[in-house]
Amino acid sequence: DYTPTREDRFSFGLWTVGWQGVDVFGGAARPPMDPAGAVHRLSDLGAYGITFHDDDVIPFGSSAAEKEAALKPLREALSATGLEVPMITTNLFSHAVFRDGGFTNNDRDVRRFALRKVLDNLDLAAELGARTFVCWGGREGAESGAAKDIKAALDRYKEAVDTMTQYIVDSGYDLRIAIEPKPNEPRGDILLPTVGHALAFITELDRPELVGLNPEVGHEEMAGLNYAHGLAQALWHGKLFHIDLNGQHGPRFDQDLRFGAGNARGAFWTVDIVENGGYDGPRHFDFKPPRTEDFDGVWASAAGCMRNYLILREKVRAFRADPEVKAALSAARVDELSQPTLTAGESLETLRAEKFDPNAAAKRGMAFEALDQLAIEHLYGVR
Ligand code: XYL
Repeated sequence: DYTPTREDRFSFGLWTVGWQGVDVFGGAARPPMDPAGAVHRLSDLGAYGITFHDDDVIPFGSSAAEKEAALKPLREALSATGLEVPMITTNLFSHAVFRDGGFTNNDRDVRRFALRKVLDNLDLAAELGARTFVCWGGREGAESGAAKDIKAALDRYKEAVDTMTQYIVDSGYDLRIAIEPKPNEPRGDILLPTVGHALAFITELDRPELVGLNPEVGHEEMAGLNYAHGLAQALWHGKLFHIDLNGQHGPRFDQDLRFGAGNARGAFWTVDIVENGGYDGPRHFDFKPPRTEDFDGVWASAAGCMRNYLILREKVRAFRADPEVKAALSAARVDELSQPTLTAGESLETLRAEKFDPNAAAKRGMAFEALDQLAIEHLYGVR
């Protein structure tokens, strides 16, 4: 059966189940959700962790006393359920002060305010035992050309992340930053739009070892990219610090469907790389229960994320264990790709002297279709 347990390490953003359905064309479709109540409900459903933006729990502009009052019921719910807070993130996008971004706002006063908000939240992350601090720069970007000096904006982005990592080190916090790429929405064009852009940005930072990625299914697919490949490359760089699982149908608005809805084939390969590629972090869901749903629908949607993950995990395991798949993998010479192209110590003279018939090699089929058909049959449930 597909009942989630804490060992599965499923976590949810409070803003996911708590989304009131506000979109570009309509206001709230559901009442606000009490964060402590959400913690209890997610715990009952089988999650091990919850994550949140500061503003999801602490109303924007709270005094220190108001902040403590808002956190108290959350802390109680965490200790009553034993749920963890593996990740925290900062809302630098909802309040209109951030309409041109936080770290890269043209207005220096706003950038300084954004940094203060983030530093406070780093303290909270450390206090609650979070190990990952996500930075999604949703408003870091532009709609028009001349209004944003992109190179200067990247300087300021780097300055902000360098300031955060320096603060983490100086404070002795056991925290790493995970940048979450997204190509657009809410800005026309967002900075660090894809996994690749973010990976390149990280190499320019003062402490690249403390900064990695939080790739989201829908965000990469909005850019027309292959999410599982993005995860594989992030793993290859040692940069897959966290993941945001959800569902999307190709390049269009950010759908945030429950995981497993949307591109099902992509979800199969996502679970394959998450389970078999060396990722050991939480299986975190960042979805939005559609605004058609009442609270029963919200919890059905949340439960569906975990259930679909477990169904796909079982299918992936069956695929990997299937003797026909093993034979098809070797027919496709998949293992041969792990062999270095040059033999250790081999001279380039030997390489150059090698006899090879490209026309004969071009006639050897790669046998990829038979292999992929086995994968599709496992996914479709006929094997
Ligand atoms: C919205 C983003 C955010 C981040 C956290 O598209 O997914 O919810 O995950 O700020």
